[in-house]
Amino acid sequence: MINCELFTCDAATKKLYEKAKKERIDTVWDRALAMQPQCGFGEMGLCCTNCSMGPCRIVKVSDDGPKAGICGATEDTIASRNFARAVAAGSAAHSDHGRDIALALYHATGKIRVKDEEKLFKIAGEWGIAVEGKDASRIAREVAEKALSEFGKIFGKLLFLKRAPHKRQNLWDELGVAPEAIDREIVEVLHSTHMGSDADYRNIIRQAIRAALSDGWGGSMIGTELSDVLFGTPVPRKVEANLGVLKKECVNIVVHGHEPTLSEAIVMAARDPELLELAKKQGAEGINVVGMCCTGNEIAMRHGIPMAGDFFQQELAIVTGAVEAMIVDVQCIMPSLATVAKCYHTKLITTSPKAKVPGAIHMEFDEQKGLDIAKRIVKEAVMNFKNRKGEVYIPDVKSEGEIGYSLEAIIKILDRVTNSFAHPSGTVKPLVDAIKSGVLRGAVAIVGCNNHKQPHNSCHVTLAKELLRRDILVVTTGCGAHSCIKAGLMSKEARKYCGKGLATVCELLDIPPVLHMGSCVDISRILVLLSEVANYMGVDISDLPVAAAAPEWMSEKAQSIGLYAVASGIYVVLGVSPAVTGSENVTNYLTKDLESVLGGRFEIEKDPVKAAEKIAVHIENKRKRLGI
Ligand code: CUV
Ligand code: SF4
Repeated sequence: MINCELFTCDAATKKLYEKAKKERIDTVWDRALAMQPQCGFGEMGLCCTNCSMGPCRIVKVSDDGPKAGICGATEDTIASRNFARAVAAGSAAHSDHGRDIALALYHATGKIRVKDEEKLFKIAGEWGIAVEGKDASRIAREVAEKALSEFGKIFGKLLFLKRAPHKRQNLWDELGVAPEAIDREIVEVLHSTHMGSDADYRNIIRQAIRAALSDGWGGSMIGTELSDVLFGTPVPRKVEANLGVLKKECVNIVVHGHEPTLSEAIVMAARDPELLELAKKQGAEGINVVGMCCTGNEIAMRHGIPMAGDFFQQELAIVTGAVEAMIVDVQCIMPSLATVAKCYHTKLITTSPKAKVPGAIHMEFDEQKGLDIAKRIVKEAVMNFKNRKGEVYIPDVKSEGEIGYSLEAIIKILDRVTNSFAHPSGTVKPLVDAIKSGVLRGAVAIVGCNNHKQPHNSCHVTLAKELLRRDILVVTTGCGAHSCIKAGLMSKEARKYCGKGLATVCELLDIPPVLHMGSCVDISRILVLLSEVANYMGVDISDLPVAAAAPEWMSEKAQSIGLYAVASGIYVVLGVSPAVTGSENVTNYLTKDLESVLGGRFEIEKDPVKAAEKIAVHIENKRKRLGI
C-alpha cells in the first residue's frame, strides 16, 4: 500500500484513500504504482506508431540500437510529431467543446432568452454583425452562425485574433502562425505528421502552434464567450469546496466533465418541485448537486454550486458511498469510474455520444430537449437513494472561497477604485498602476490538472503561496483552482500568505489573492485580460511581468494550452515534462529558442519552490526591461 501522506496534501483525499484501501478499491495511485517502471521510450517521446512498419523506437541510453525509425525518421522528427499530435488532440477537445456551445446557442434562439445580452451585442459588434433593428434572438443566431463558421471557413483568419495586441498579431502574421479555420489547423497537424510528410521539427512545431492558437484564441474563446452569453457571465460569489460538500441525508448528484450545457440543465432539473417531493418520499432531505473538475468550475462560477473535487478525487467521490449518481459528459472522465461504481450503489451515467463508458448507463443528452432529459437523469439518482449499501463516509473536510472572477467582474472591481480617484472607468488602469508602482510585482496563472508524477495539490498550493509572498497575484482555472480553493487560498484570510504590497491591493479591492477565473477553456479570459493590460500600456503580452505554470498537468489539452500561451508571448513553467526530452533539438527549441521567435518559452521545473524562484526572476527581468 502507498503512503498517502506523501502523495497528497489534501485531507479529504487522504481519508477517502484509506477507505478505498479498506474496501479493496483500486485508485489512480494504485494503478500508477502497478505501472512502474513506465516505458522510457514513450516518456522521452521516442516511440513512433505512425505507420505499420513500426512501432519504431530510438535508443538513446547506449550506442547500439536504432538511431532512426524504419523510414529514417530521426528522434527530432519523431518527438516533434508526437508532441504536435498531442497538441492537435488537445486543441480538438477544447474546440469541439466550443462548437457544441455555439450549436447550443444556435438552437436556443427563439426558445430561451440569453442571459448576457450585453456580451452578445459586444461580440456582434466585434464580428461586424449589424444589430440595428434586430432583436436579441436574431443577433444570437447570427453570432452563433458566425462562430460555427470559424471552424471551417474557407478564407481569412480567426476573428478573435483581433483581440490580441497589434504587435502580437503582426508577429503571428510574419511567422505564418495566425490560424485560419480551427478544424483546418487541427487537420493540418494530422496531415503533416502523417508518415512521410513533414520531417523538419521546427516546421512541425510551427504547425502545432497554429493548432494551439486556434484553441486559445478560437475554440476555447468561443466556448467561454458563448457560454457567458447563454448562461451568464460569472460574478464574484462564495462557494464551498472539497468532498465534504456531499450531504449524507440528501440525494447526492456529482456532475463531472466539461460542457456547461449539461450541467446547467441538471442544476435546473434538481430544483424541480416534483423531483424534490419524490426525493423526500425516498427518505432524503433534498437533492444536493455538486460539481467536479471543469464542470465543477463552470457551475460554481455561475450558480454557486459546491466544487466537490478535482481530477484525482473523482473515484474517491464514489468511495464515500454517498453518491447516488455521477453524471458525466466529455473529457477527464476516468474509465475506472465504472469499476468503482460497481462496488457501491452509485449510477455512472454517461450523456455524450462522444464519450460512452462500458459499465455505465447511457442517457444521451440533447440540448434541444435539455430540461426533460435532465429531469429523467435526476430521477434516476433520486430513485437510487434507497439503494445505499455499506458504510457511508463523508469526510468532514471542506473550505470556503470567493470565486467568479471573469474579466468583466475584475474590471468592475477595478472601477470601484478608479471612480474614487476620478479616473475613467471600465479600464485596467488601477491594475497597471499597481504593477508600475511595484506594489504588485506581476501576475501568474496557475492552471492544469493532477498527475501522479507530482504530489497531488501540493505543487499547485506551494507554488501559489511562494508567489503570493513575493507580491505576485495569482489567477487560476481548472484543477489548479480546485487545489487553491481547498487550501483556503480564495478566502480573505489568505492575505496572511501575501507580501505587504499584494495584501494591500487585496484589501483595497476586497478580493482574495488567488482569483478563480473558471474552467480550462476559460484560460481564454486570461488571454483577453493580458491583451487589455498590454494594450493599455502600449506594449505586447511578451513585455508584461507575467508567467503561467502547470505544475501537475497531464492532458493533451494542457499541452495545447501551454503552447498557445508560449505563442502568445508567455513564459510557461511545466511541473511535468512533455514527452520530447529524447530529442535535445526539440527540447531546446521549446525551452530556449522559441523565446527569441515568439517572446515566450517553456521551462521544465518539477519543484514548485524552484519554479516560483524562476518565475520571480523572469518577472523582475520583464520589469527591468519595461523600466518599472
Ligand atoms: Ni478541463 S484538463 S484534469 S478538468 S484541469 Fe482538471 Fe480541467 Fe486538467 Fe481535466
Ligand atoms: Fe517507424 Fe517511420 Fe513508421 Fe514511425 S513513420 S512507425 S518511424 S517507419
